[in-house]
Amino acid sequence: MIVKSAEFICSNTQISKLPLPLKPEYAFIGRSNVGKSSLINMLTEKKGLAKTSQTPGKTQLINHFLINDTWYIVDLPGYGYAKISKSKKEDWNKFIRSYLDKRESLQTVFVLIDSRLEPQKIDVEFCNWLGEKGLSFVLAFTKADKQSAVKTDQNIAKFRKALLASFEEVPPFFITSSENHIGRDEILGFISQVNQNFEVPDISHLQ
Ligand SMILES: Nc1nc2c(ncn2[C@@H]2O[C@H](COP(=O)(O)OP(=O)(O)OP(=O)(O)O)[C@@H](O)[C@H]2O)c(=O)[nH]1
Ligand SMILES: [Mg+2]
Repeated sequence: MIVKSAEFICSNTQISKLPLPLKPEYAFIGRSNVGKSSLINMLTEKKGLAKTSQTPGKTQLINHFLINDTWYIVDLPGYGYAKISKSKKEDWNKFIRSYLDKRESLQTVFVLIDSRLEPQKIDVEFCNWLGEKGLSFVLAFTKADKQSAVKTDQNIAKFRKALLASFEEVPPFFITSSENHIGRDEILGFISQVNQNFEVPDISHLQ
């Protein structure tokens, strides 16, 4: 897929204010600082499109970006950021989980995992929750430029094994680096295929 256009549409804290679910949508989620916003900028080849930061907790809202006028990428706040209060974490949880659970046009959740780390409980638990809800997801292992390919492969194998404790089959995965564009063609190719099967949901209940 060639990305001809990528534009910021809106930021939201209210699910009722999201764009109508008439286009296929892909949500990017993962721990704070894992590289969600950077990956979105890499895929769209627009550096400042999604705000990135070295400080975790940069993305605080549900951000919609429209690609080629046909599909949305959604940048979500990271989970597991230690420095926010418990009540804020709970608010985040409720809000994001209800978005993921209810968004009719959501095609696939991209769960971003830091490829440098051994399986983290919070990531495995989040995948388990997606599985319980029957939500379709794929894994994107980020920051692969930061260590050897062997190390990346080892961590991926460990993560897949951790998922096999609760899943019969592990979802597809992508190895990515926003620094050197690894994984770009693969992810865009995947999205392009899923887009082909999109059926516009009946939204009469929303109007
Ligand atoms: N070397 C390298 N650094 C990366 C990569 N992806 C992200 N980073 C860096 O990691 C930091 C966090 O990136 P963000 O894209 O802001 O992460 P995020 O997941 O959107 O973070 P929050 O919005 O705070 O949850 C930034 O300093 C990025 O430059 C990558 O593929 N390689
Ligand atoms: Mg971000």
